[in-house]
Amino acid sequence: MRSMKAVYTSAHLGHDVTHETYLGIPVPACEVTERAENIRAALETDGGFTLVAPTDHGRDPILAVHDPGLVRFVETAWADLTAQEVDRSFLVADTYPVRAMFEGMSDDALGRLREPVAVGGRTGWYGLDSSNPLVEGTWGAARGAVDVALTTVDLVLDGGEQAAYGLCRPPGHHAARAMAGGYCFFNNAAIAAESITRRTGEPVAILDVDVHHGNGTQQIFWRRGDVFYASIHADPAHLYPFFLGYADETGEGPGLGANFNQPLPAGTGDEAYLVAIDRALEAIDRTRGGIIVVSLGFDTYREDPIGTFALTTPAYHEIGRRVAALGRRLVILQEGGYHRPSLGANATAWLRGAEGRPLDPEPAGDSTPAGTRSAS
Ligand code: Q9C
Ligand code: ZN
Repeated sequence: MRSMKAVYTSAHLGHDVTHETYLGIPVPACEVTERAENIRAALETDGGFTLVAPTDHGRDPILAVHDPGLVRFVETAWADLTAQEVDRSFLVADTYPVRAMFEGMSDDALGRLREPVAVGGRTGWYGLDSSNPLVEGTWGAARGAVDVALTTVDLVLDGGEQAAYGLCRPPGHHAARAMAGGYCFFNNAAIAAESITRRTGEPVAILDVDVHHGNGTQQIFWRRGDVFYASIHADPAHLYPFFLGYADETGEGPGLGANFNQPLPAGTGDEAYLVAIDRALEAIDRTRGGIIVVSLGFDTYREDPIGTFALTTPAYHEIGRRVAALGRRLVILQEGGYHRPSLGANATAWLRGAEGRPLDPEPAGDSTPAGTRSAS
């Protein structure tokens, strides 16, 4: 049996988040350690995956994408919080540099805005939202997630793998060049894509199938023609990140036309979603380059507590199958997905589809032909 490599590290356990704030009050966190552990357990039980530990890729690939100030913030924020004797079990901001605060000011004056000293101000300066708790082990986990992504790239570029999966946690696609947010600190997929273009000299495509728009990935490559970004997500008029993700955001300068957003309504099910997948894949097929980075979210699942779509497990198998059918090599990186009981089944379904294996494990001794079950 073929065996897809899956990169995992227990470093994510340091990002041990128990609460986030939602509209100003603490609520149980969505983005928790159990998510990645459930997926890891399902990959192990499946038997068709080989778990691989990441190798240390250092800071340079992070700094190729992110502002050094953001990297410093994620590294030092917890120590700052402790030094300032603010007794909190997690750090979120309450004051943000919202654009209307600066209305009427010149670019010159805006250029003089500066990062505050107090940790509360720094957290707002580098943060999109207050649902993004930072804890003592966040830095180590976020570094680990980047190493997972870059090791997945190595498996595809150097290891001869047609497709490999990186179980990134924390996720990444909301993190912009100089901003964390949406449970994300470093943009694992953007760092992977940047590393691929630098190492191969070829364009790369990113397919983002998390239910939320990957505002960070879009921002990082907004003016880049060599990184094509295609995202299918819930209409931002009704779902986080609210302020970006509309269809008329198509990139600027050399990046004009290299950003393809497909916002879809709440309640979107398998059939409409697969139409959007085909559109995204047709667009990617028109770009040059041999590799697709997949930002893989399962918060499109019908039971997801914060998503608004209604996808089923067989649909993930079919999506994985169609993405792989394009014939490009795949660097598949985990983003969101918060319905913990289904994460393992949905991840194995997607990855089995991408590897050309049937949705369900074949029972021992059964000779049922492969691929007889699919969403369409
Ligand atoms: N009470 C990803 O899926 N807001 N991020 C949640 C829920 C932030 C999701 C509010 C959602 C971010 C990677
Ligand atoms: Zn999401």
